[in-house]
Amino acid sequence: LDVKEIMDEKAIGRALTRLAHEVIERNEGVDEVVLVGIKTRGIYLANRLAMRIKAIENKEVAVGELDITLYRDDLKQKKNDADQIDSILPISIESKTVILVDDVLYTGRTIRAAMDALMDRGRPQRIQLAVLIDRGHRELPIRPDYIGKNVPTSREEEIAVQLSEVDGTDTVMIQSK
Ligand code: 3GP
Ligand code: 5GP
Ligand code: MG
Repeated sequence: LDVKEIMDEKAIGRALTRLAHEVIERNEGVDEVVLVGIKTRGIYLANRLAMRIKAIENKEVAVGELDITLYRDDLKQKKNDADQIDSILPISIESKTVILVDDVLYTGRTIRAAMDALMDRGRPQRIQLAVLIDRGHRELPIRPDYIGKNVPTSREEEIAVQLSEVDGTDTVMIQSK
């Protein structure tokens, strides 16, 4: 098994700081912005972005959560109802700019499911997508608005994202399966 580190703690921190600036710049502030993290690591990334935005703009940005696991259309025990995606949305997303945050973007199916679930819960003004890693291989017409790092991969490779909140350390590695 071949494992190579592609981002260390410093690189992840710098990427998130840049993404925070990009979010603020693109949206001319954050007054209408809500961050929604996807399942485990996307939630921690969304929280980190909110902390950085607070440090830069002195504004609190609401952070919500979506758990898409049971929605994925490649799961055996799938649920195909966006109602059944677990969500914690702290405030209404009506007319907001909702920024979905995930660790790795691959086929785009998770993000499609996330958008479905959001639309069931209100009518955002717009939805944007922020990911730490874009590993390519899209199977749907979905592209991220904010990218920590583009990592061309083969389908046989896997990106391992470790964040201190869950894994005790900050690192991104690429490994051959
Ligand atoms: P995450 O919840 O932090 O995103 O899907 C559960 C975990 O398995 C994910 O953690 C993700 O990091 C990891 N994972 C690694 N490769 C894959 C993959 O190809 N598909 C999915 N769904 N998850 C993967
Ligand atoms: P997609 O739905 O775009 O195929 O996959 C995105 C979701 O699957 C992300 O939430 C991510 O957690 C997971 N995923 C897909 N490929 C990888 C990968 O190589 N590494 C990690 N860590 N997660 C992956
Ligand atoms: Mg993820």
